[in-house]
Amino acid sequence: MGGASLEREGAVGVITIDNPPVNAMSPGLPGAILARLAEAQADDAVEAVVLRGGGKGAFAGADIRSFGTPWPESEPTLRDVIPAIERSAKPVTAALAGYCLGGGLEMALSCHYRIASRKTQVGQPEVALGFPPGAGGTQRLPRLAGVETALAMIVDGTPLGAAEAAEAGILDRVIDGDLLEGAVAFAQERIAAGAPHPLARDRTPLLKDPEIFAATRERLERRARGQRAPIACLECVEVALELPFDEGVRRERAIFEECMASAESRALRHVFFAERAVRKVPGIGKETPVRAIESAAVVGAGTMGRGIATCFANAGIPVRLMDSDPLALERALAAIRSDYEGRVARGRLGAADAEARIGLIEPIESLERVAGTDLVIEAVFEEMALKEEVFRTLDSVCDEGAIIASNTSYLDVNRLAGIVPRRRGRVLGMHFFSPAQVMRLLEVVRTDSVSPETLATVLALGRRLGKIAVVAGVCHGFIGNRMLEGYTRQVGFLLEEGASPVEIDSALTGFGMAMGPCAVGDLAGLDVSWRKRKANAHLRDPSERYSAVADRLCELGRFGQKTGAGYYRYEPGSRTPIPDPEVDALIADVAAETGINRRAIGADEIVERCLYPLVNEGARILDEGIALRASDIDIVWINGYGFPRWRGGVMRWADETGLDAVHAAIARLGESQDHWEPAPLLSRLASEGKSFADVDRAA
Ligand code: 3H9
Repeated sequence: MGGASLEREGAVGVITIDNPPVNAMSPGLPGAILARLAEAQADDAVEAVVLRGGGKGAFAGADIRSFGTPWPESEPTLRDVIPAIERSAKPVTAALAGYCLGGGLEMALSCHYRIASRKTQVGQPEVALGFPPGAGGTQRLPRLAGVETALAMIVDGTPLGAAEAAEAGILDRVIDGDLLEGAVAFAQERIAAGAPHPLARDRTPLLKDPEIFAATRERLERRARGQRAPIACLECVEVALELPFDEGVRRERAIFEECMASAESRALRHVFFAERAVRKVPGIGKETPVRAIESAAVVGAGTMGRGIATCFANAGIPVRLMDSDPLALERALAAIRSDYEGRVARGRLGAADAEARIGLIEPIESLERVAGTDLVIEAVFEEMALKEEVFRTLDSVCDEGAIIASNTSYLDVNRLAGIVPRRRGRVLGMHFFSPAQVMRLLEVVRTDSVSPETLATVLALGRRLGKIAVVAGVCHGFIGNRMLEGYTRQVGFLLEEGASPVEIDSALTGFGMAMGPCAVGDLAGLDVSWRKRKANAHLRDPSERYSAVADRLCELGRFGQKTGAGYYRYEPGSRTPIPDPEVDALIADVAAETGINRRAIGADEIVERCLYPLVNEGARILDEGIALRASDIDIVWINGYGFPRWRGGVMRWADETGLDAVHAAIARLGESQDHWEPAPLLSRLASEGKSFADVDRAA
């Protein structure tokens, strides 16, 4: 619950708010602040007040955990603190350090003055939680910073650094030395200068660009399709121009409450905590030793290998990129250079930085040359025999303590660890997602024999590489790709039954997926999974339904964008999918051969049939312990497969839909189709009226 203390520094009363780790406004804290404010008002020796955060000084805003549970009736809230500050006869200065976000910034905006240490970030990130600021931020910020800056901060949720915030008029001073000393000195200056002390609420919002709302609305319609919160943020800022201050605050509050009650907000709040829970891994703690990774090597210079090498270079870690084929190596280096040049051209990176990063990648042609590196990632062709051979050689050339990781996306990493018995504690999977230098997801595949030290080292490395690392157990396809199988299987069936690639893709992008599955297949290349299907054809049960559509496309050399044709066709140099009558004819042929009567299929059926297999397999993965939590599965699908964050991920979406409804639909589909056996965990939770979140809570 935390508290607040009042100390006097001469004529300045310093209120320190203390609620570790980030001084969030939990129940009890607003009451404590009000009490200290009242004491400062009553103390004749106090002529000005400084409000600051204890610990590292952050003000993270409202306590996100408290949302959705009733606020104790007798307890004041942040919205009682804000008018009390504004009523203060003595000028109040907010002294900010670290982060000042959400309700934290709203409290600071109600103060007469704001100062901050140079590294402070100030922002209104509420949109990322599915609602606009709800304590006057949308009304005060445009009055202080101007409408354009406020709109960008509130709609996008992106914070400003202290220098920018000062320039925008949000901060009155940036302090380079000791913040408390600076704050007390600043407050004394205000005492000397005397009244009046300005309040944001008394100003008029300044609008420079009358087109800004229309332009932002148009941008949001494209970028935030299906979501309410970004538009709600825009509406609140518009209100600041249209209504007097107090009415504007009331309107903001009504919009805030409407959004807070939405499924979108519940989902986004879930993701906030899921992103933090994923870092907690049983058996790994602060005391687990972590090895320093100062150099690395990547074996195989294909698309994945070069993307992984780029990740290391981006993190400033020297990396050797090995391929025995000099041409492949040359192509990889050219692609890496072109990728960096593109970033320089788009203004994302300085030319010198790009050169420095390219300089960290050393091409090598023999496996022996990986010797001396701390970590080697094998990224060769997805074939067990080949990987085993690489592992054997690596075992003989790598340093004793080096970690060997496989970037396999499906294969048995336990078996690879068994190849190198001496170092099986230092073998695990690091499954990057393509393009590796862009995608944030990293599945860290925990073998049965991996040591806590190796796991902790790779998790820490994942963070250094800018990835969200999710621990997965060993099984075919781990978390993400194992679930993907049922999804793509239904795509094939739906095509045969009458849906076109465009209809399938539109139904799923309409749901919120970043891309539809046919367009994704064309982007990733259809030949990779074709090769896998051919290799595993003997394992398939011939009595089970199988769609040959994807195979037929590949037999025609339609591998996707790289061949100018896949589920769609592509004009040279363009990535825009164009529906292709040749594909429609091919699908109709396959359907006719299998005796399927084609029919019109609606978007709802497409969504249900593609997404319920994900939930069902997710339930098995959770039950088997392959994923540590349902929320980890959500993180995988949001960050690796374009599942909409605002729906909270696959498992959260299923919880929101109701597991009884999901279970009933799966059972119904199973009456007429193969592959719809409900997972035991799903059946159990549905019959008990429980959710995947209940499983996580009980763990
Ligand atoms: C709001 O203010 C609404 C108002 O407009 C209206 C009010 C009426 N609440 O991220 P970290 C926990 S909405 C509860 O690992 P970092 C977090 O879960 C709020 N808990 O550290 C974690 O716990 P654990 C608007 C919170 O240094 C621990 O603190 N504010 C909150 O990487 C450490 O967090 C935001 O959206 C919170 N508000 O990053 C800011 N914040 O150790 C949300 C953190 O048990 N917070 N925790 O896993 C952040 O963006 C980052 O946490 C922050 C620190 C940048 C502050």
